[in-house]
Amino acid sequence: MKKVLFLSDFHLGVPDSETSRYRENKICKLLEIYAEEVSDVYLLGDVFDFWFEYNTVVPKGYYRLFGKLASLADKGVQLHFFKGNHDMWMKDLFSIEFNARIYAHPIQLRLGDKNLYIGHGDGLGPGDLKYKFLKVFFSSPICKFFFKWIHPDLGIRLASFFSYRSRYGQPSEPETYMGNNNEWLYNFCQTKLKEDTVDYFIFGHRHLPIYTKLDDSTATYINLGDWLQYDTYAIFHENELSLYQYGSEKNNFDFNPNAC
Ligand SMILES: [Mn+2]
Repeated sequence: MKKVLFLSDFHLGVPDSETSRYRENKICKLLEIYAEEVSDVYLLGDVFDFWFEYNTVVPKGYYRLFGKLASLADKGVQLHFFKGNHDMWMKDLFSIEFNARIYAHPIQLRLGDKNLYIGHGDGLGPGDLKYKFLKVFFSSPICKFFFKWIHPDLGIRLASFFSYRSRYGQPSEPETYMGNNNEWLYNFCQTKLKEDTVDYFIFGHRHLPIYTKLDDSTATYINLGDWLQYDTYAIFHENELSLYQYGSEKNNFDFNPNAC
């Protein structure tokens, strides 16, 4: 069985084109390294800091990433895009161009002998009520319809401004682990384990690489971190899921919040 690659939260486009391009190049190099070894690549959301597909127009940029994704798709690698809270307005461009599967909600997946539960991670678990309200508002067809008729030069500039101001898009403040009881996604995993058998939970959204066993179970909660601070990604290989940092020797243990 080939490897499966998981990564998320590139937030391409911010804070400026030079920094974003540097990040985009790193991501492309990583995809190149694994190009021959993977069967599937899962992009778990917030690939772009803001994204919108008009009927005939899409935001400028990201051509190197698109080239790399196209070449992976042409090699037969299956791409999977999860809509994040920053790019929930994704339509069908990536399925048309890259044969990608696009998901708006978390999915359960069996790889080898393991059950995986994967998603962007936004709006799951208790709390985050302000965000949950905004998500309902922005994902409404009416909101999307009205946005569509604003000229892109104005609409995208406005939306990018608000998108960048939201706390999940800011590259400057590193997140810290708040303890198992206060981590919404950790709580969500524990609740989910009561009704389902899951070996690995994989999310993004938190902007903090996490690799930790869940209490009273053999299941593991993995957070993919981001490419603003950490350059982290996960690989499923030979029935094991591991978290790595691009360009360093760091692995699972280094991202275990309970180990320190
Ligand atoms: Mn994010």
